[in-house]
Amino acid sequence: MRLPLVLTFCFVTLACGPSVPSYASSLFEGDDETWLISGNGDSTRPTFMATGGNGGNGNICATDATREEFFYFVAPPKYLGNVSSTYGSRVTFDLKTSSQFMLLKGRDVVLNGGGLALVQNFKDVPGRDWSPRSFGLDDKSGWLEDSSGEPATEEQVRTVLRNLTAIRIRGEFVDSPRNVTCLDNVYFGTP
Ligand SMILES: [Ca+2]
Ligand SMILES: [Ca+2]
Repeated sequence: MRLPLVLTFCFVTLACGPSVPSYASSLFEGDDETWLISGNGDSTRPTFMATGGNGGNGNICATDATREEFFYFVAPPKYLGNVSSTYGSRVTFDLKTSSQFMLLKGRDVVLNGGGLALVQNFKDVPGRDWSPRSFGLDDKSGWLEDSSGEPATEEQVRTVLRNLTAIRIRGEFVDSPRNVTCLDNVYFGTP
């Protein structure tokens, strides 16, 4: 009689949606979960989309509004603070973008904390279909310390996670106006 026990557990905890535990997550099934947009002029809020997500339907999107800078998806406060326990786990999310013309390289994921910035550069730009991304939160997963451009050390990664003040995910990969990028299924601190 194991099945009824599982069902009871799910009912009580409402935890049957995400299949894995994590420090914080955003599935965007009802709203934008207070994510913001930076680097996009006056356009500081993403657009909540009730359909078109990856798996569950909800997701958030933003449209490039300024040519001078890249826009980023900015995580809400529930992701931030002392997240030391996430060292050695992963940050994962899904992105899709509207255009693959004139691709631009840049800082794709930025973690700020303790006076440092850790940067991750994608090996491949997200596609027009949902493209999963997954990075270890450790010194072996390609994070660069931004001021030096050198691979981040374990101590630097731990310093950032001890007082995480910002998580930003780049949403703009092409030198053309009005490109649209969408984000779904963010898990921070997932195994
Ligand atoms: Ca979703
Ligand atoms: Ca822009």
